[in-house]
Amino acid sequence: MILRKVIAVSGACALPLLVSCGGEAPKSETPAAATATAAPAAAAAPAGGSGTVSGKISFDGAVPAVEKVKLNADPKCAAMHKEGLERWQVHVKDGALADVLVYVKSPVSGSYPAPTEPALLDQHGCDYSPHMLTMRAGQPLKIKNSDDTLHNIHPRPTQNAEFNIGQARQGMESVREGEKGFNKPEVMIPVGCDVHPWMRAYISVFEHPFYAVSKEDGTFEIKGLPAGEYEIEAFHGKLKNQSQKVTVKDGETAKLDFAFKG
Ligand SMILES: [Cu+2]
Repeated sequence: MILRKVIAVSGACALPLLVSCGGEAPKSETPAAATATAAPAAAAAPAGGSGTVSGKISFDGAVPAVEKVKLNADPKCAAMHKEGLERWQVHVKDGALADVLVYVKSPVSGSYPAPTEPALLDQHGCDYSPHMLTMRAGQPLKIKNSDDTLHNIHPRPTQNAEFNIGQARQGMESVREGEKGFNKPEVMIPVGCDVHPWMRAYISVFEHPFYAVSKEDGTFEIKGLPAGEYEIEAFHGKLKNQSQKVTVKDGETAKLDFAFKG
């Protein structure tokens, strides 16, 4: 969860003129700071804005019981989860729905270069971390095996190139980039491990940095949007996706809630 947030935030922080990034506006009244930030100004047209969309995702309905998957197929995995690995169809707490991908579906003005820092998909405890990975098109993806057992990583995209690689030992890392990585926008690319059928993650790839994944309290926030009207989509792997229109104004927060039903 924290990792996803870090990725999302670092994506947003790549925006050249994002004043709200890190919570501090550039101090233009300070000559030194003004000089320092003015250097690249001759380059591209300003990208990003100061609008925010935030809200909460709720879930109404019967919540299926948490499954405890037995990992007997691999004794090393079974040893790490003696009671079984917890799996939920929907991740609900006090009516709030976590792990929902929320993103701006409409085109966004401006250009947003992808970060060179890789997004990270870790295999830890015979499970993926995070389950909902978000990244930018063209951003490198680092895949890491933190377990003392063999994993293979098999994403099944429709727009990007499919690959299937193994990581036999603990500490192995692979970086996928360029033609071998994720260069095109595509949401909810399923990733599985052919050795451990319970392992499942989704990778979502965006042209812009305007996306979020709902936290355990169901909240999400997308910052730095240029003013405009946008369609916002909320996507959950197991529930019907939803979209809503929202008007974003500079310096203001537009509230947008989504209600999913079981
Ligand atoms: Cu595996």
